[in-house]
Amino acid sequence: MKQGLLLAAFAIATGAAQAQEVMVRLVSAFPENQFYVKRTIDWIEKINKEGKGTLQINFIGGPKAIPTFEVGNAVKTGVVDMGFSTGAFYTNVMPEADILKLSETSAAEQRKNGGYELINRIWAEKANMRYLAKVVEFTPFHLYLNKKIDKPDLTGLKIRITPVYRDLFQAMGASVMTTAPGEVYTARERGVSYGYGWPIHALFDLNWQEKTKYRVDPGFYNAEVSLVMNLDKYKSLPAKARDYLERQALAYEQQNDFWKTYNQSEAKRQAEAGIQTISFDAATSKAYVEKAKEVGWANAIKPSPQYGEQLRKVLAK
Ligand code: 173
Repeated sequence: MKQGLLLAAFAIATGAAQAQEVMVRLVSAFPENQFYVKRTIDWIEKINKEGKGTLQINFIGGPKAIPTFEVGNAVKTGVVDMGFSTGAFYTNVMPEADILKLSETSAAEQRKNGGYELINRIWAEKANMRYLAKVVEFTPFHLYLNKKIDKPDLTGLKIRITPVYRDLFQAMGASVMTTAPGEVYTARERGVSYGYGWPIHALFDLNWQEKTKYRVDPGFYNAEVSLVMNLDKYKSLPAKARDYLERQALAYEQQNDFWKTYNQSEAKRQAEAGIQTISFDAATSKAYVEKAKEVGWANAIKPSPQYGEQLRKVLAK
């Protein structure tokens, strides 16, 4: 009898412990073969190993599971719990999503200067999301081309974009076409586009070096890729699971210095693959970068005057 009671008590205790373990479903807006995603899958494996009984992440997949530009809405509405994405992919949820590319302060600085709280206030209000951590930064975007240009003028050229590059490339005279990363290769194979915007890194992940002749230097902006979570799911987590997830997300963010060296090696790798650089004289280069910044902020503030200005205070230097 006594033993039976003990067993029953044990069963209840373990049942309760199991009930405390939370399962979180995550999708990636970037293709699964991209290095970003592999790095995130490594992070998930670590979470799952160390988080038994607390929190487990179930990686659902990349854009084949949920298309790139739908991931934001899926997180907002709770179709999935977590997304691995850049803000440019969910401007359909809120225009502010693309502003973080204008960050001159680092994620670490934004955790200290009120930026992280502000981002979370906006993301909660407008996208029903918790912004957990930024895991790609210190990474400029570039214009890649198949045709040589001698000044920053894209008149008559068709360029692949996302919202990151739209306003700048249009201001340079380009005609633009938005495609998810997974579709760029095919578009270029069909000769649809003369060039595209993309970060300094991760070009080889998708085999674009085969279709790329030039990179325009310097780069501009600062790529932002992050882990976001449905706010209701986030709030529903037991305190232990939430603390654990936040700690792990922060630890992932704190590895961002990695991108500085990685980006140098990626630039070298591009040169070795025969991608030539196009650069302008100092004054033209300076004007190009300044124009990117000016056009970026103007178009950030236009749809969201209040939050745009507030974000500028914590993002700009
Ligand atoms: O070019 C893109 O697809 C894009 O917007 C982006 C943003 C951040 C990192 C990588 C790509």
